[in-house]
Amino acid sequence: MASQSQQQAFDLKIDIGLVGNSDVGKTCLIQKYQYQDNYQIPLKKQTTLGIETKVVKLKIQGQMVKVVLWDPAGQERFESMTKQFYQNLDGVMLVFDMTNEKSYNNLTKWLGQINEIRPCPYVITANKADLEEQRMICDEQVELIEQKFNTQCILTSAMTGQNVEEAFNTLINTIIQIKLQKLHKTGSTEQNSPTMTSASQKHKNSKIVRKGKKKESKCC
Ligand SMILES: Nc1nc2c(ncn2[C@@H]2O[C@H](COP(=O)(O)OP(=O)(O)OP(=O)(O)O)[C@@H](O)[C@H]2O)c(=O)[nH]1
Ligand SMILES: [Mg+2]
Repeated sequence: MASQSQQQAFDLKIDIGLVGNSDVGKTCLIQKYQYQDNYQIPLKKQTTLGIETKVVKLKIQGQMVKVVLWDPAGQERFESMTKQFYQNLDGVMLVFDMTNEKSYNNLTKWLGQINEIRPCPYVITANKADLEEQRMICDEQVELIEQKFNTQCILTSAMTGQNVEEAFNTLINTIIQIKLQKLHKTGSTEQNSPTMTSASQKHKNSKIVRKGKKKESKCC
């Protein structure tokens, strides 16, 4: 458990959940974001059982930020357990797999579940963009989802690292913006009435600096 002095080293803590069907690449995306070039996708799939967390430490707009990345199992048999973690989230990354139509069709279901429990900012990522030949979701379907959810769909690959940093940073910046606004208004970072909003790409270029050596950003 972190000591009091360790906890006080952060100005802000944010909780982000990755949500989507099993096998879409949630765990791989988190690990790619965490370890960057030091990470390679494992040869054998490691199904998440229940919920796991990882921590990344960042400096954003002069604030020391602890980002807790929640990685729930996508398998339906864990659904009642994984739903419970929604209530503490500050933001969600909805993930589908470009080679799997069912994972695309289920986006509405996942967003509906979150909206019911904890409406909060979100981004949509279309993962496995490297598997161009096996792609099942065409550009029109991507556009459709963008219109439906009123957001940009970010094409990512945990395999090559394509847009992984951008997707996380877009969401993180949106959440930080909301928290800081709240902080300036009330002196509290607590969100009493969170709303379901898509994370805007306009925050994408805010400077985010990673703290500590990459290996040290491992789960505490
Ligand atoms: N080619 C390719 N394969 C990927 C990518 N991301 C993940 N995979 C593969 O997809 C499989 C599933 O990845 P996971 O990250 O375990 O998926 P998950 O969404 O966490 O699955 P659950 O834990 O069951 O919910 C693994 O075999 C990965 O190697 C990607 O961007 N490109
Ligand atoms: Mg997983």
